[in-house]
Parts: sequence; C-alpha cells; structure tokens
Amino acid sequence: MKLITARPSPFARKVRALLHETGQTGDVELVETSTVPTHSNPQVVAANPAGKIPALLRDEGPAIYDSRVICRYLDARAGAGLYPEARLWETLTLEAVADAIMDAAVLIVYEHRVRPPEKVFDGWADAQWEKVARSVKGVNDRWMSHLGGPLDMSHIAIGCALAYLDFRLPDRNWREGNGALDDWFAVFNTRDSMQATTPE
Ligand SMILES: N[C@@H](CCC(=O)N[C@@H](CS)C(=O)NCC(=O)O)C(=O)O
Repeated sequence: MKLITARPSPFARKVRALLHETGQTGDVELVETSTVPTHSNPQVVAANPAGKIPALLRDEGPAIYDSRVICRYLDARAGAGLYPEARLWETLTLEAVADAIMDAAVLIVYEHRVRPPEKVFDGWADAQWEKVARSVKGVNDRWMSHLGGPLDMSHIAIGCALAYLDFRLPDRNWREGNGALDDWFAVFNTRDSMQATTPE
C-alpha cells in the first residue's frame, strides 16, 4: 500500500502515528508530496478528487480517504482495537473534535500562505482561531477522563492536533487556561509514534 502524505499535514500524521502504534509501518510506503487549494497536485487528485492529503492507495480496491476512513481501515486491518466498541461514540466524537481543530488551524495557515497579502482577512482567521480555542477548552474541561484512559484513536488525533498548533501557530498559545490538557500532551508527545512523526 502507498500513503499519499506530506510531513507537515496533521491529518496525514494521524495515519502515520497509527501505523507506528499498530506495527504496520513496514506495510505502507510513504509517498511525500504537497498540495494547496489553489494548486491541487495532480498526483493527489488522481487518488482523491478533492485534492486533499492523506489518501491510501491499496493493493486491492480503490484508494480510500479521508484520514478518519483510513485510520479506521488500518485499525481494522491490524485488529488493534483503537476504535473500541465500548467507547466508540466517544472515540469518534473526540476524533472529530481533533479534526475540527486541524481544519480551522489549516485554514488560518492558508489564509496567510496562499491568499495574496492584499486579500488576507484577519477577522476571518481570528474567527477560525475562536473555533480552535473553544474546541481545545472543551477537551480540557470535558474529555480529560477519556484521555486518561486506554489509548484509542482519539488520543492520537488530539495529540496530532495540539502538535500542529505548536508547529504552525505557536503565538496563539492554546495552553493558556488549559493546564490539564497541557499536562496530558506533555506526556503523550513523548510516545515513540509521536516522536517518529514530528512535522517539518
Ligand atoms: N478531512 C480531511 C482533511 C484533509 C486536509 O485538509 N488536508 C490538507 C493538508 S493538511 C490538504 O490536503 N489541503 C489541500 C486542499 O485543501 O486543497 C482528512 O481528514 O483527511
């Protein structure tokens, strides 16, 4: 199998961290690429018409995307139990929160990197940050007992989302007022799967 990926992408990182956690790194070749909304990479489009990373090219069957589908597929393939039946809806909801943080953060990055400077709308980027800040606070206030439990996909997704904020938006300071989540992340980020997939 081949994973269309990009080292900075937090969505692709979810998949790569899962590969580490489930012992499947040797089964998937990483194909590094890059793409932005204004210049979709043809290699990415060939796999995913939306032109988004990650996409997984399987040896049998069509390419699959997006990150949530790929993670669920690879978890099932390994029988790893990262989507535990007993906590399935909580796990999926918390993974969705992580993806929402990533979506909003990526849009802030695009606002400053992709849009011509005279068209940048700071108020819009700030509104995206409000989505990030509310979501991070929601995790800190309501989800710490889940994050303190056995590893599941939502832990990996939240870890990748917070690491992306540190990587791309360090000045926005997600840690303020979120001490419990900060403490959790400091430990989670030392896992081999996180250390092996740091963004560049
Ligand atoms: N919901 C998608 C989001 C993927 C996504 O937004 N990826 C970004 C890179 S971090 C991308 O490919 N952007 C290119 C574009 O929007 O055209 C997923 O979970 O895989």
